[in-house]
Amino acid sequence: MTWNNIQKNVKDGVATVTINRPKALNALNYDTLKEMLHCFEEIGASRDIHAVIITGSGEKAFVAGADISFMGDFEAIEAREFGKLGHQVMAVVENLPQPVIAAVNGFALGGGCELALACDMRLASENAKFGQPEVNLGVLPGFGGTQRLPRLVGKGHAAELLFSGKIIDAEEACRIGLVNRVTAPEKLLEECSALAEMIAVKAPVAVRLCKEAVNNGLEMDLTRGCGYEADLFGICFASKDQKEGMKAFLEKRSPQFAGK
Ligand code: DAK
Repeated sequence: MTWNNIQKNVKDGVATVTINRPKALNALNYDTLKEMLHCFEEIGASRDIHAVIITGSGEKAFVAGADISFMGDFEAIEAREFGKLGHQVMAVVENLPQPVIAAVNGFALGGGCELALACDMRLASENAKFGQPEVNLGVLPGFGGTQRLPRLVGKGHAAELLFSGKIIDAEEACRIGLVNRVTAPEKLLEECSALAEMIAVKAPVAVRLCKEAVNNGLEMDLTRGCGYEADLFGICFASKDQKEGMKAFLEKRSPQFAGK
């Protein structure tokens, strides 16, 4: 499949995926979502990629939303299909075995904010702006925003954003827990790469299981979640990485993880 709307670059075990429609502020149309689905499925199947960064092309936007010009004349059936595709993409991102960092370099509105929410971590540049402005357009968020936003920032902050359609800056997004931290625009990718590289050299099996424990555990009560964690902890002891990690510690050297 040829990608016209996204780019993927892999270096040192870190894949950077750039949504590349800067003239439309990287808005998500059908083709872009299809390409993203293909790209993320490919990344998910790779044993050599250990962390992922998602960002937007240009200096103005991460992703300014689903493509409004594309959606305006939808019939109900087409709208449902488009919504399903969007949900599929967000789920693939959320469930990638590798940790995913959103490098939010500008507007993250509507479907763009929802894409950032599907990532595990969000770093934002000082000029980033966040919001779910769908109520301005006569719709509600359709790519998981009503579900993931309250889970991340709590019901009160999510309700304010979802019901008012207001747009907040990076500083406020950080204050309410929507982003991990804020950096100067020119430092954003550097910071994201440093974090991704830090993750990429850790034991891959342990990192992948850790992500599963966090994501699946959030849907469980604490007792079940801790039981699930114990199961995954046990599985680590079937890996070569566990043997190598503990042996290397005792031998006072750096571990060489094989991801097995
Ligand atoms: N879609 C299409 N084009 C967009 C766009 C978008 N979301 N956002 C920006 N653009 C285009 C603009 O039309 C403009 O194109 P030209 O006129 O140059 O051809 C170009 O990008 C530059 O934008 P502006 O000229 O407007 O730039 P400004 O700096 O003045 O303003 C802005 C930037 C981000 C504040 C503004 O562009 C804006 O308000 N954009 C729309 C933001 C928005 O409302 N986003 C949420 C979209 S709704 C569903 C599933 C999902 C969804 C809905 C339904 N179903 C289940 C069916 C999700 C909905 C959304 O995400």
